[in-house]
Amino acid sequence: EIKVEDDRTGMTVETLKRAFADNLYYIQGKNEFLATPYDYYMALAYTVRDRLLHRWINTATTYLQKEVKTVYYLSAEFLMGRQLSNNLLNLNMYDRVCQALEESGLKLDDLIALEPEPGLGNGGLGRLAACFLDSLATLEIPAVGYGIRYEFGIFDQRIEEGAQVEHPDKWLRFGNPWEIRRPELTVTVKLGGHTEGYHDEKGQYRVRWIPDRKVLGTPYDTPVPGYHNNTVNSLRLWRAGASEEFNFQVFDSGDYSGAVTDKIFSENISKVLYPNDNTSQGQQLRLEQQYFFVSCSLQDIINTYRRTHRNFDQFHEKVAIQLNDTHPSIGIAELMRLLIDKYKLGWNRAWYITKHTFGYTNHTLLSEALERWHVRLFERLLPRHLEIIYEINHRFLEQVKVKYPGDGERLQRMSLIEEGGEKFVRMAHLACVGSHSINGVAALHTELLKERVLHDFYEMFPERFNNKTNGITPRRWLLLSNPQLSNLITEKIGDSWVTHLQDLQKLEAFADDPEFRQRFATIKQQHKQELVDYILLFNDVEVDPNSLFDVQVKRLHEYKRQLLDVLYIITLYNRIKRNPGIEILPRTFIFAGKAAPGYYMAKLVIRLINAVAKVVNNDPDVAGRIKVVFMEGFSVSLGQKIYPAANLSEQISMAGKEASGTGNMKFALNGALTIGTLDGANIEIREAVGADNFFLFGLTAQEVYDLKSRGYNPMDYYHSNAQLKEVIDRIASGEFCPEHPDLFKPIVDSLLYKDEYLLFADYQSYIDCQDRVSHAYRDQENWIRMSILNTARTGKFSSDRTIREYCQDIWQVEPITIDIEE
Ligand code: DL6
Repeated sequence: EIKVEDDRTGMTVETLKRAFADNLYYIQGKNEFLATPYDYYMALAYTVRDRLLHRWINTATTYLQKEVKTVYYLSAEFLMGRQLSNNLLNLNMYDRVCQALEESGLKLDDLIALEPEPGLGNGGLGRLAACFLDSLATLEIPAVGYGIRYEFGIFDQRIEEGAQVEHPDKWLRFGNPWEIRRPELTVTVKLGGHTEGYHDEKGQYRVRWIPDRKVLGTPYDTPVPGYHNNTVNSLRLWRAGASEEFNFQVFDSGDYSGAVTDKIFSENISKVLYPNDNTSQGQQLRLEQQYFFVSCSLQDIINTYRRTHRNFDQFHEKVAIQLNDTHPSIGIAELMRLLIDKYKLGWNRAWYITKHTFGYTNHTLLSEALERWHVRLFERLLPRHLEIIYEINHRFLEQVKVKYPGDGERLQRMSLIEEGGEKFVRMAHLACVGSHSINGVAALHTELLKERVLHDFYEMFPERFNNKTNGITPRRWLLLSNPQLSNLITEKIGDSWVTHLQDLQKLEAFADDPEFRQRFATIKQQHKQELVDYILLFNDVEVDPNSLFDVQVKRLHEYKRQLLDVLYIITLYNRIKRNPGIEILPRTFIFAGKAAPGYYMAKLVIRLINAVAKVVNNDPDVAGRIKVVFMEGFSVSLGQKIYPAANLSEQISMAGKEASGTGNMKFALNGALTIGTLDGANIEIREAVGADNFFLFGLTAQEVYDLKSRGYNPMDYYHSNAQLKEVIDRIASGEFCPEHPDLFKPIVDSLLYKDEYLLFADYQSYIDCQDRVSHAYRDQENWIRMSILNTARTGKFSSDRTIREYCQDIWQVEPITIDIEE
């Protein structure tokens, strides 16, 4: 029998070559004489997409036919990273495609590098959502990610004269081969206007919402394949557009430019990602974005459900909606509105369904990140939702009164509405009241939610609270970003670790094996060399590949204390200046991360890092022993280069502030040792890898709390610690920026007079700990051993584990295997 492979599904090298050439010709409209490298990338992307589609369609059909319970993950951010490489990996076609391209005279890595990264997120929260989608598909869980198709993602960061400059991220400029537009599923979203009461045909009093604006939401679907299985879930992102209905009204009145204005206003909603991490700015457009994607998604979920169900009795048995932070929490009021106003359910029934449908994940302990919206803004934009929120609040506070009679203060604290002056809607309270589950993202974080931030809610609904420690997908963060280490691991213990990361434990047996150690160390060294080349190319700085690579990459935020790291660098610099002949361990300090464009202090810290770099890197006394590098444009792709090359991972937030962190997990998995405080998931990482293989310093969350309660005076530390004083004085002297000596005064002042994040209090402990690191690094054999143990013991931090816990404890969903007839 002769078998001819289909050009769109076939997996042999021959078929792949044919399909690739075909797509180049018929989709890109080019041949090899005309094609640009980007055309080749597109042709390859379409070749891969074709191979996803068969599975994608089968997955969607199975879900519909079997009427499975589905998880809907609502998130304002999805930081997916590049798609091509990940899809090749999950579809198990990496090597074949590599060969097919080679035979066509092309290099796969070159094409992978051409893909613009979809930066639809700020940092940890968006990247977590992406890891979760990978795990959901790998675990064969029916799931859809819902979000916004921002036309401009997180800004492109460039460093000019040492300062961050933001450039727009035009990721869609040349088209996106991974998405499929679904105009037939467009929904309408109402905004503004007023409400009015009426009696329905049964004489029942009801409310209708008369909006003054309507916006259309059109979904764009991106396939999310599981690892080596047939499941392909969807990421469905909404794009806002003008509703024609309204345009025509304006057109008819002769106001042509008005009609265009309307179009622009509508399209603005999905135009740009707000570049703030862990802060809420309370702007109208942001609330519009949140409501827009939530309303689109809920309408879509209901439409899907109603294809196989006649009433809402089973809704919460078929639908689990997870709120990724409070950004989508307006969904609680929106589902109530849809059930009551549109589908005519009674309040109690609608509330029961809503509460059993939603779960809420909190991602922050920072008060400035807890979302509160002006009641006035709500009135203007979402008048019906405000009424519903008032009603939810009224009924909820009645319950509080019954449970805590006479406790007026508690009522005020717990109310969904913040009173006293300006009135605000507290979105975290809405999320707590309207969800059956409330979780934090690391053990300490959940405890602090229970004890402090959401204490009253914990007392009222203890059964709702649970912890789900974050995780990362081993596919992207080891298999894809560190293929050399992946191969070594697989050679020694088999490949089960890719989907069962705990199996990495088996590597412990090799920690004392000289051959394994040697190979493990060589791989680390190769990654360091690659990073050295990259740094030379982009930063024009020569760094020593044998120096200790000490890395802090994450968003710039005061609580994350990049500045503490800078204080250490200057401490070392002072030691050298005092005694240029001093024995010092060569170190390369590598920083990367974006600062919110309006975050003055964070941007000033970037300038300080670059200013210190300029002085230290060029001082002959230093003689190259210390180098400082700020790498611009931190992204998922850059992370994939950095994590495998790191020796030391800086996780030095003030205890009690970092909800979890996930970069800490990526470093440890790739064999970096952590220097860290007892904050977020650091605590669990230390427990897992062992205290001997982790560099701990600093105050605990409780000690921070106590110190602040007693009254903290940074000046005391400044005056009593000569080393610290010398560091601060050097910054204050203007030496790091002679042309503008006062540039860093705001940093100095904020440390001396406030030091909100207790850098001074933790300074000595950090310096001592860093000195222990230097000492430990000199014993390379032991360092490699510790490094191996970090990799071997981080299995717990797979997002597969996290997702299994969500499935069991919160969503009650089961996997379903997708069968494909070959
Ligand atoms: O849970 C993911 C990630 C945590 O690892 C970080 O510790 C936490 O800071 C981050 N939280 C946010 C919060 N809000 N916003 N916007 O990004 O979540």
